[in-house]
Amino acid sequence: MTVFEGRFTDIGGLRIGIVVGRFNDLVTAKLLSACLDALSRHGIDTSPGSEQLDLAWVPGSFEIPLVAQRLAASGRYQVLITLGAVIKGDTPHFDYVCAEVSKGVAAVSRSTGVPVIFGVLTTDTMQQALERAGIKSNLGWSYALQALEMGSLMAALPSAGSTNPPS
Ligand code: INI
Repeated sequence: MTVFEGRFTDIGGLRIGIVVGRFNDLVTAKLLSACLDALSRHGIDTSPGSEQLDLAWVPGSFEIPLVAQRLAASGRYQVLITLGAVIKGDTPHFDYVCAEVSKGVAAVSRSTGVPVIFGVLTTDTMQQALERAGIKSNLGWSYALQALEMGSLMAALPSAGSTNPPS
């Protein structure tokens, strides 16, 4: 029996793309900051000239899937992280944005085979979002760990048509 597991250290040459929404950037900037901190502490080069990490800003969560799709299709990244904050208002806009970004991110992941971490907060209030972006915990940190786990897990899994797992 082979047990496949992702790793959180000795990640090697993993290349990561991050897509982050500017909308509600009071929240998304804090998610990004914790995400970069966690990646850096787990051995990913997050310095400005890094070959391991690229960052794309988009206007809002609605645009995240399109840009994630482009990055995933490039073949450059073993894992993507999406960061956004959708906060309920007085109109149904929240529901449309939430539906598009959640379904869109899942579709990108399945259609390209590149794992895409869903780091989009969907909350009723700004307070709830901030509680998840630094006031209580910061989920940006968790999204970074989930990216390391999924990126390294996918690299360890047998590829399509293979009868033996990679060494
Ligand atoms: N984008 C978000 O990321 N969060 C929101 O809460 C939000 N609301 O509430 O409107 C939001 N809207 C912008 C949307 O993502 C697109 O950028 C915009 O509609 C242009 O396509």
